[in-house]
Amino acid sequence: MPLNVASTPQLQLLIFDVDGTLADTEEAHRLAFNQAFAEAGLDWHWDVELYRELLAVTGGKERILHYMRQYRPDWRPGAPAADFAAELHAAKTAHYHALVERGGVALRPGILRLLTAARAEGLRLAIATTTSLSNVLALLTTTIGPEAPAWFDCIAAGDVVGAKKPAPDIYRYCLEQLRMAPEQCLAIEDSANGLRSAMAAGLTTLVTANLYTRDDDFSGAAMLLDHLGEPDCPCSPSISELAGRPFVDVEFLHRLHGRYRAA
Ligand code: XBP
Ligand code: MG
Repeated sequence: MPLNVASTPQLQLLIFDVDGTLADTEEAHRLAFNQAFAEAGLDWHWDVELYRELLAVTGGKERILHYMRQYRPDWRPGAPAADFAAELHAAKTAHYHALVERGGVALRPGILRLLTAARAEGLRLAIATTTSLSNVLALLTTTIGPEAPAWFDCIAAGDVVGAKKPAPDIYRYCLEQLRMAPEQCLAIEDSANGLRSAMAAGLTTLVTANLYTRDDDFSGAAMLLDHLGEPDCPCSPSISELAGRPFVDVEFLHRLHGRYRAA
């Protein structure tokens, strides 16, 4: 495939989503929500099918409030709804930390390889996520090690912006913090909400979908894959034609970025 990269700004920064992208965290989130509900004496239970629907609303507090309005319209909390949701969400976060710290969540294929290679090859790293900073730190330190958070020049997380994905705010915040233009960056996302957020901030976006998001609408993505791949675990569909290898590496990201920006 001919590439016209001559007039394209050089790719300098990779911005990673967390939930569903760095790791398949949503099952741990779902279990943690259910543990918090049971602990609070609620007869609420989010099964996989319901949780897939609820993921349309990003952010745990926002998801609880949405569930209360849409699925329990006659139920009244003993406190203002936002306060009740915040308290329930704090309990959920504690359960989520415990699950992650017990080793209940692993990085997705290719993530550690790509993070390591990107650092070695001079690309900067950042995170733009809906979940909280404490959840990100728990995940990075448990799956990689205590040094991992410092690999990222910016960890933009949770309530640092008012409007969560699909609004572009979290990506814009990250770009502002690092004084980077969107043309210099590439986002890696797993969901339609994440893709819309990144694209609205002007970013070239590679999507690695997962079981919860594979039926999402990924129109506009620079490329859609099932994961980043490993030498012994090829990603699908095949990228060998563009990459020369069956997995995403830094050279491939430079090519993808150049092709997308030149189009
Ligand atoms: C992921 C989310 C998160 C998690 C829960 O969105 O929506 O809300 O499900 O996280 P994205 P919290 O990957 O697009 O950032 O409960 O900590 O909010
Ligand atoms: Mg995600």
